[in-house]
Amino acid sequence: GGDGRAEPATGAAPARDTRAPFRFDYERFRRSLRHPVRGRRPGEDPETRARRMKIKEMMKFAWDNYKLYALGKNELRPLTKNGHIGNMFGGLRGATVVDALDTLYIMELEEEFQEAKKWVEKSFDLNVNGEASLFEVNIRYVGGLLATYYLTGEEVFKSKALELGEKLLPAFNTPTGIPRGVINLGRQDGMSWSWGWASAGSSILAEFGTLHLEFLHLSELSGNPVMNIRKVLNRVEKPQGLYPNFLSPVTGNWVQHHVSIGGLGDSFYEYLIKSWLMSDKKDAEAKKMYDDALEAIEKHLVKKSAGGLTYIAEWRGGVLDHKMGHLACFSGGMIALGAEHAGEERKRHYMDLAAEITSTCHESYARSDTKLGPEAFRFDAGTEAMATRLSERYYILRPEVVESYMYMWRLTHDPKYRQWGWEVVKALEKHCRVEAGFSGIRDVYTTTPTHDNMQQSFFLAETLKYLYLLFCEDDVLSLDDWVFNTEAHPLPVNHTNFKASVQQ
Ligand code: DMJ
Repeated sequence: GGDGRAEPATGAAPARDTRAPFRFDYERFRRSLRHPVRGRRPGEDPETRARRMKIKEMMKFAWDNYKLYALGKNELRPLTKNGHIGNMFGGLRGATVVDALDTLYIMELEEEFQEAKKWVEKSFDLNVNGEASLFEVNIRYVGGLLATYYLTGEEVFKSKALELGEKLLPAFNTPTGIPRGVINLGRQDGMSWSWGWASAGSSILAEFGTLHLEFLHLSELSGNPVMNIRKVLNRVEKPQGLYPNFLSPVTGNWVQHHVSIGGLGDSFYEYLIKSWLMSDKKDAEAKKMYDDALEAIEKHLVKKSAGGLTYIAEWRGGVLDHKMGHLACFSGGMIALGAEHAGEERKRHYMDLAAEITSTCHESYARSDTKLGPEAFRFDAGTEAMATRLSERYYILRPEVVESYMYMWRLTHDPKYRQWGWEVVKALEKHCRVEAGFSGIRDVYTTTPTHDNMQQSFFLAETLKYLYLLFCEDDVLSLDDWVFNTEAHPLPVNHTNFKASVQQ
């Protein structure tokens, strides 16, 4: 770009668009969908239906308790029966409401959906102050609002998404266009730097690499140009083809050589393949970057344990750490999703790899006393798929393993994935359900675990949604029509070319 930036982002879009107003043609968009959003409900066996209904009941229970004890706070604390605010969302409230909206809608919990909608209309305040994580606000709030707009056509969700999206733009005002990790929602200049703990003012791969899906939709709905920060990444040299987790938003160079498909790296890879899918397979640059990255990951990080379990290790400046985080377990689903679109031979290879990783993640659950998996598990000194450190034994209602079960089920219809999902439902009921909601546990290797007193918003957005979809027919939120953001909020595939559905 001519403004001195290193080929920025098509620039931070103007705070207010001065051109002719656009109108997104919602009806036209709905007609372009290949399946009704909540499916056609053909005849199915009673057991599948009963299981789905059980999961719906769990969602109602999680929502009702949040509503009763914590409405307007970010999360429910189910043991002490109060709300939690935390410091991730910079003054924004109602994270659980916004994260739960589309799940309530898809499950046909109509009354509860109306309660959530009413809160968004009447109480969701965007005029707030405080430091927020750009990534968290984007995936949970922007993603949740966009998905609910596309599912329902209700304007309130669109206007809140656009208003919030605009508040995030100052984060992109850096020399490279790579955004900062933290943004102060209350300040016009958005003057804040990244999280203190992220290596010396650097931005995190999984954070700045997990904006594209949502920002494309914000752009399409508003008519404002999209930022393209991918160019910087495509150009910078990658050690062995791998993407390290930390990058300087000032110089555009890597700050550390730690590579992980788990925390800090994870959803960057996910958003490459999903950008391609969301573009109706037109964004060839994203596909190529995904293919190359996966090849490098396979070459350098994918290993097989002595006991025959395939896992993805982490990489620290060339040295492997034989550890897999729970977060990394989303990759079974991602690799399967990408495999669907590879050539015949590659497809078989990647489907096998996806199945093996998903099975390893299942082992991390099966080998625990609670049948829930630890935060991280290791493959060293005779250990296979178990946590070795006390600090890695907890389970906080995370979705990644059931997310992979859902994709593997949709793409293979192997009944074991439904069985594995049902095991998770039973374990959640037994160990995480308490009197007033669901709680994470501190140690998956004891049948009398201590609860952490937190019902994470992603439990409603993701864990319960993916479990529910596992027991639905494939046309409910069909993969032909929707791409799930990293918080499981469905965003539509661009079948018709969004631009054409925008009228001046
Ligand atoms: C969620 O916010 C998202 O899935 C994110 O990609 C990773 N962390 C949590 C769930 O574990």
